[in-house]
Amino acid sequence: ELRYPERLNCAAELLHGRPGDRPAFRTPDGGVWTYGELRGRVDRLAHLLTTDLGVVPGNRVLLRGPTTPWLAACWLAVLKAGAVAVTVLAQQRPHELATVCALAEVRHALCDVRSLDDLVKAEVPDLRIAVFGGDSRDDLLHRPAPDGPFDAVPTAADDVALIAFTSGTTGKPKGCAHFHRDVLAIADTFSRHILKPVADDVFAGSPPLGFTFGLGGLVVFPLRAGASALLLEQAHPSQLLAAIEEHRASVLFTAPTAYRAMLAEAEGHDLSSLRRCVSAGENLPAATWQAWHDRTGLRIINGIGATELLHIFISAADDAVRPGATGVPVPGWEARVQDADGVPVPDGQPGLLAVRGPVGCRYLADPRQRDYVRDGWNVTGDTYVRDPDGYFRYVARADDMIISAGYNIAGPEVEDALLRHPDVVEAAVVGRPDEARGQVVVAYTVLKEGAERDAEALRAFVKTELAPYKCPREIVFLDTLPRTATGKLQRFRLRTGAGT
Ligand code: 3SK
Repeated sequence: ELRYPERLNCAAELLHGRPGDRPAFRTPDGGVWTYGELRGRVDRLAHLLTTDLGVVPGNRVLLRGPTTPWLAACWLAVLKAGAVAVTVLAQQRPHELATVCALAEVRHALCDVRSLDDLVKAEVPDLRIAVFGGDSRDDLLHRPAPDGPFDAVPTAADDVALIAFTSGTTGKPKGCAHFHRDVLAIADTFSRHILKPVADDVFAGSPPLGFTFGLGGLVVFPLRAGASALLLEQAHPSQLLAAIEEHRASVLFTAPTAYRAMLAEAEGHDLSSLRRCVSAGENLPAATWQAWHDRTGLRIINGIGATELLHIFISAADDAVRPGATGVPVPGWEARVQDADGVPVPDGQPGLLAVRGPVGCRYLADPRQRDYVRDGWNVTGDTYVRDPDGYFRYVARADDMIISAGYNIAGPEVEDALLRHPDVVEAAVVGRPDEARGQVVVAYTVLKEGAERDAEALRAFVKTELAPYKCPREIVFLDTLPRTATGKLQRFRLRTGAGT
């Protein structure tokens, strides 16, 4: 069991006790922030927050901007000052920002100058915005600040440190409050037991800091291990490949889509520095796992995480990684598969995934809390099967099961089959209402550039891979699939035709 002192400031814990000359953050241009420099800049920002900007412990502070060391330093400064960080994505638009600020009662914002326009347009009442990264004399980083160390506010381990928003895949945002101890707990469970990082590791990846997958993988885990992170403002697959090679990244965080896109462009890149590759955010098809393994010799560490629970709670390390399975509960976590009444179902049968561990779901005043937390278990909304040997296998999002002519069909299984076809780059499978069968299976696919859009040939291929009743009735070809800003597939948009 994890034990933390009653008084705990996670930012202070992440920053202190590391040799001052070791690298903490790296930038694509070869820049390095040492731990000593990072501490100095965080303390300066914390002084500015509490003197110049009038932030007091408990205030909610919005953080917005591309992934840079300054954004990460602002996040650490907000926490060190005892305030609450509300991280949002740089892509979020004015009405989304207004909703988040209202729900989280945000009164202050630290915003990269490049992400300012939409925040101003959001017209949040009484919001005091401090801008960083610009040339103006008023820029936060150019303001005079008291010299010297900033004494971390002695927050309680159970004080809220951050509020992370999830729109899920359906678009209605929910704010999830997480404590100071939760921030350390994700490092002391998933990172410690699965990644086993060392101080020489260089973390890199694509998820933004406004998504807790990225916040954990690119800030919390490297700092907790005294390692460094390469922070990329642009992390499209080609940029990620080039950055891994140039900066000798050793721990990679990204999503299945990016692994597939990198595979298409990996030729000629030296990826030999990588020793851990983490995939989460979506189901990792066995076909993608295998292709990455064939190309790199590396076993992708699959994981399921949730904003509600901050980071990954089921995964597997080293040789325990099994393609096609998510893994086993991360040490510190428990998981089971249950029916709609909360009764565990036998191994081998599909049911709802329920987990409990050091981090729990705490929505900000949202009635959906009752659906998520039942009898002390967090019910994630995913359908899973637990194998008799304790491995958990993803079936589908609970509301993504297709029932056609009495058959239960899991969309991801059909997607996996489609992805085994050499021309298919992306696939999403949904059920479309049908009078005769209840639902029929419809597949949306993205093909490799130049590949022929031959639906019949693709259907014939799927029939060689799966029982015929699972074969899509219709195959639609698209240039891209509809995704959320964090890269999750929006199947509901395909079901309603809104994403095509
Ligand atoms: O939402 C997710 O899929 C996720 C995955 C890993 C870590 C954190 C999150 C929120």
